[in-house]
Amino acid sequence: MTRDLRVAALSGGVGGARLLHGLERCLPPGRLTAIVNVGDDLEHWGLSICPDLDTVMYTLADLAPVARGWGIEGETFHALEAMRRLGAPDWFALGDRDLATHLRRSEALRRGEPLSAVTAGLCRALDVRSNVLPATDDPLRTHVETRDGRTLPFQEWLVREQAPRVARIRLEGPRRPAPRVLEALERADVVVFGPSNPYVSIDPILAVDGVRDACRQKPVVMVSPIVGGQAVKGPLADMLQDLAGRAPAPAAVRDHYGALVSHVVVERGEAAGLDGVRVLEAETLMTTRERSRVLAEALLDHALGNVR
Ligand code: FO1
Repeated sequence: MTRDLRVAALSGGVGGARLLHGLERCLPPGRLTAIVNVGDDLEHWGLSICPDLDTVMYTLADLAPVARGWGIEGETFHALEAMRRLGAPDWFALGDRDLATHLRRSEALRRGEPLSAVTAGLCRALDVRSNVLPATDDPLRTHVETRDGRTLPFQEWLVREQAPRVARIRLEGPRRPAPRVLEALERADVVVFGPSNPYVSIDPILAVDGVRDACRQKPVVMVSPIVGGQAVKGPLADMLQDLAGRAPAPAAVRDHYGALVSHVVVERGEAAGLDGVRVLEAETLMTTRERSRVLAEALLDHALGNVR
């Protein structure tokens, strides 16, 4: 069933993108705006890579591989192999078709086009019907200070070094909102925080000027990125321990956001410690597109106070 609503959803990579895919199927065309983390972005092989924007774009275009979640289904890696042979760094696996996106984006950015305009063009070309916005056009970047005393740009920390234990997350760079970001939040009936990492996916969006204040005016529904005491994907379980001294649980993530979150969606039986918010227990693992849609529908009903 489609609902006559406007939804703004803050998203990192795979988990957030899958929820966006479900939300898109519950709303009339154009009513969903994804506001996407750019803290993960990097320069690699002289190209501008935006992993979370691309994951969202490919997922909404039905191009993302269902199991891995990032990159393009059926991808080949001939360019990576050739680059390796030429002595280029090979720790970040850029696929052949994915490269076309980075080439187009990098060329447009070099011409002076802002990232938001480049992203809109790429989404148009791939027939994405929702609005996909980078949180900012500025080079706002996440750096990770590790417990063993290193400071690493996000992807070097996550992919090259395999996520060593964390002492602190640092955001660096200017943080002006991209065009239409604040407007999308102001016009939204519901704001959604995807099941993304709060420290390195959602926080870099909330750190953009005006975003946190705009969210405060709305019902905010968070989908827990923790299921069964584990992060659905990525290093969040260790980060909750390292940065908050908390065991991985939905309540630890909600406490990180504090009063900003009014509604929470958790896996069935995992509502412990979630006081002072409206909680929906549901099946939250989005292993198929249909599961994403069912979850999105339940989430919207929950946010609107509809009894199910
Ligand atoms: N993740 C990996 O674990 N290894 C990779 O080599 C890798 C390459 C990559 C290329 C393009 C892209 O859009 C994403 C890629 N990712 C890779 C995923 C990415 O590092 C993270 O999952 C996200 O940045 C976190 O949201």
